[in-house]
Amino acid sequence: MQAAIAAMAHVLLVAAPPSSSHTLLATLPNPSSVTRSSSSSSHSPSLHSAFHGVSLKFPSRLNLSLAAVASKKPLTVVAAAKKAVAVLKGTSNVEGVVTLTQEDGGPTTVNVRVTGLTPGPHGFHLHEYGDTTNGCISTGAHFNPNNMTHGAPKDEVRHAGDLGNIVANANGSVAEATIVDNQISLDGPNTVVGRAFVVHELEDDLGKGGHELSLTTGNAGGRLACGVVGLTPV
Ligand SMILES: *[C@@H]1O[C@H](CO)[C@@H](O)[C@H](O)[C@H]1NC(C)=O
Ligand SMILES: *[C@@H]1O[C@H](CO)[C@@H](O)[C@H](O)[C@H]1NC(C)=O
Ligand SMILES: *[C@@H]1O[C@H](CO)[C@@H](O)[C@H](O)[C@H]1NC(C)=O
Ligand SMILES: [Cu+2]
Ligand SMILES: [Zn+2]
Repeated sequence: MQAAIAAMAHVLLVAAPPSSSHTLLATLPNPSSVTRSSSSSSHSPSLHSAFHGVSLKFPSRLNLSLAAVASKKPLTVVAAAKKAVAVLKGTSNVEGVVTLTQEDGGPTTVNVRVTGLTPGPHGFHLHEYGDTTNGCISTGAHFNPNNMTHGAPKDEVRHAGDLGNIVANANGSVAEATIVDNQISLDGPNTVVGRAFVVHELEDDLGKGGHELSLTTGNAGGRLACGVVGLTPV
């Protein structure tokens, strides 16, 4: 909770420049609806009251607006949105871009576009390290902060980094996917920022293939391309 308050306080500070305040003001409801909504906010009482106190100290419209952003849930989402990107490269002509967006406390949306793959499914994971000094192999194993075995994205038991497969179309040129995931986060102790996405040669069997590698890698074969996740402007 303390970490969450600190993180949101940081958002308040970075939201202060005039360029971003225009966007925030444009999405604000009128003050009475702010008041009504904040009293029914699902935030815990301590978090809620902390930001309510802040709002009372600021008479100007901008200050009030920023305080409202912090105390009303849908607008907190706007203020705390984070965005990240990974550019995937390898030794072949496989390449791609992964874009991640997350609103405060919510799931992360992962948009993937990879070209140069053979037609069909290819394992797609977040690996532990953002290290490509020795190519994609130095990104380590699947990101696994909870010490689980490999699984499907919808499984309870899975690596946090297990995002299943992306599927290249019949002419083999493009694989596109939008994945919404609860274990991939752009914030907090298990942030994916600084780790790496990897796209594989073969289909990920999602832990169910019965191969000796099924429960560690999904037996997805070689690493065709990878890219380190970094923050980008929202
Ligand atoms: C917030 O309000 C205080 C007090 O009125 C004022 O000094 C300060 O400049 C305001 N901050 C912004 C970002 O407008
Ligand atoms: C992770 O789980 C395995 C068994 O699934 C266990 O042997 C190992 O000790 C665990 N490691 C940690 C750090 O908990
Ligand atoms: C790929 O195939 C689809 C239909 O099979 C076609 O509509 C599309 O234009 C093709 N794209 C390329 C780049 O060849
Ligand atoms: Cu992988
Ligand atoms: Zn895995």
